Amino acid sequence: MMTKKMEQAINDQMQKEFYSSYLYLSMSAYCYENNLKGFGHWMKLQSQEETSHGMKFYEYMIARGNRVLLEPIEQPPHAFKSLTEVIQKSLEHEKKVTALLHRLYELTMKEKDYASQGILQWYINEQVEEEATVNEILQKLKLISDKSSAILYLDKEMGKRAP
Ligand code: OFO
Repeated sequence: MMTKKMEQAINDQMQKEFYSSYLYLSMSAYCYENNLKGFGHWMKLQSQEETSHGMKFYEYMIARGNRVLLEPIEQPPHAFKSLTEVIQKSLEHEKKVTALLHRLYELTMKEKDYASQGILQWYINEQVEEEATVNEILQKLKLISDKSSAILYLDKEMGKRAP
């Protein structure tokens, strides 16, 4: 069993993961509304991945004999100015999540919670990959600027993401 402090902190992070899922689903809807089916698909899968991150914490809390306390999830943004803004916001969000996970890892050191260090290392590694992927998409979008044929090509590529 983990300490109450750790329990609260993991419940908070679980909420962030489910919020991430909600955020990506909102971004997905924006893409579909704007006829960017590939990006819509990519964002939808990203949303599912974030749900699985939330569930990983859920299962972990149960395995440790701790209390799962589901917190309210606020409404994500839904009005975006452009596709580039969507991706930019996604990168900003991932950076925030990374910082939160680092803080959580610091807490495991204070609380001497070695088991939680193991699982958090997984999340931290995952963030490196996620930030790199989103950043790559953003750089491509900046490169092609608003050339619609290139955006359509990229949209097709995004549509190839497998679950
Ligand atoms: Fe965006 O990845 Fe969860 O933690």
